[in-house]
Amino acid sequence: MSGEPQADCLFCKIVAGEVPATVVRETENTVAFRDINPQAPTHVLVIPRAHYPDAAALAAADPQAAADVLTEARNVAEDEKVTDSGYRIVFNTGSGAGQTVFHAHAHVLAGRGLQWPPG
Ligand code: IU
Repeated sequence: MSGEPQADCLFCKIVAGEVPATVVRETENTVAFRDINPQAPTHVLVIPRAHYPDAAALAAADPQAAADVLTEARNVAEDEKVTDSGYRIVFNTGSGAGQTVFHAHAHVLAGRGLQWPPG
């Protein structure tokens, strides 16, 4: 899998600046932006610039970019000042797990009590 942008991918369009998003961080390999339908006071998505359909495909094809997504998730938590209260990093992988956008992404969720096990 090449990681090339996909014409029908919303997150590729956000990376390209063709669809607006509230971007909070950017690196060479990643973009982080606020989720349009937040499920917690802090709900930021961290995506690789390269297109892979899910986190597993990203990790297999480009381990450095996968590591960068995780590092940026941690940096978002620092920026949002939620490291002391706790936060959750979620990679929904596959439609059965709730994935709806098939461009790899990490959810960073914080700012309210988070239940375990998740629904
Ligand atoms: P999921 O893990 O694939 O279900 O997460 C996709 C997320 O992308 C979901 O939380 C949506 O609210 C979010 N999102 C967005 O932030 N902007 C958009 O234009 C669309 C979805 I479509």
